[in-house]
Amino acid sequence: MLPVICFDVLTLFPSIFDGFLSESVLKRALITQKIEVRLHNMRDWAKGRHATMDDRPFGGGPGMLLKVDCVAPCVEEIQHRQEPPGRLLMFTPQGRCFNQKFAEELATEQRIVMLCGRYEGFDERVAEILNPEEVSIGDYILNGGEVAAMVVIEAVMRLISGILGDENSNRLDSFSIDNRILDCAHYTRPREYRGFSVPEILLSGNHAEIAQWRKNNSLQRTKEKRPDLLTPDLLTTASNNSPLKTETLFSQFSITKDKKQSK
Ligand code: 6GU
Repeated sequence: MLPVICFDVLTLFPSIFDGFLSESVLKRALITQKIEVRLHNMRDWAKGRHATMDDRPFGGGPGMLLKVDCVAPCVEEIQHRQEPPGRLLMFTPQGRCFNQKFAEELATEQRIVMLCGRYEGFDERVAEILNPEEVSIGDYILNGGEVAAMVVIEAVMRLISGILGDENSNRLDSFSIDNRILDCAHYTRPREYRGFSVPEILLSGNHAEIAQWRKNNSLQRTKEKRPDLLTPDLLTTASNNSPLKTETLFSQFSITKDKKQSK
């Protein structure tokens, strides 16, 4: 069976990915060939005796830039080696911010080609010529795109059927398709620890009430920890996928702050 999705990663530091790809869920997905990850060292496309990939910016200023005459042929060759050429992502702090919806979108692709920058970034003509989708993983500066590529690989592979144990286990995770807000609180044994006990309702065996408690808890936590998520466009119902007004949502649940379960 062919892998469901193939990630081609273009980087100057392929060994950064070694540990990441050789443990746990990713290791298993690679062994069972559910996914494929191919690492390409961009230095192999560098020119000259010293294999320079970077150069000083015209007009002066600090830092070095990745050279367009190395990066463009490298990306083109990899994209054209086989069909389909794939969706081309370029990691840069100026890009579209990566989130769960973006991951869901990428999980429908057969192939994703990821370009990891280093130093001060790329010569602007890399974007002009290749027209990649520019992607950022948040508003902070990293040394390069490798960590961002790992974030994308991990978030996307979790959405591929047959990779996680329970087929539906990720649909209710925070930010996910059936739950665009935070996940509810979870508890396991012991029932009581240092005076903190598990909410009674979860021990009741009443599945309808438990489901209601979880919805309410999810919403309460979001209100407390991430009120920015409670916007009309982010609130979609699982049943009809139509936007739900914040007020409608709040009126559906009696938002009562759970009392601390300590004695
Ligand atoms: Cl994709 N690259 C770098 N260098 N910094 C970042 C980033 C990417 N996303 C957030 N910060």
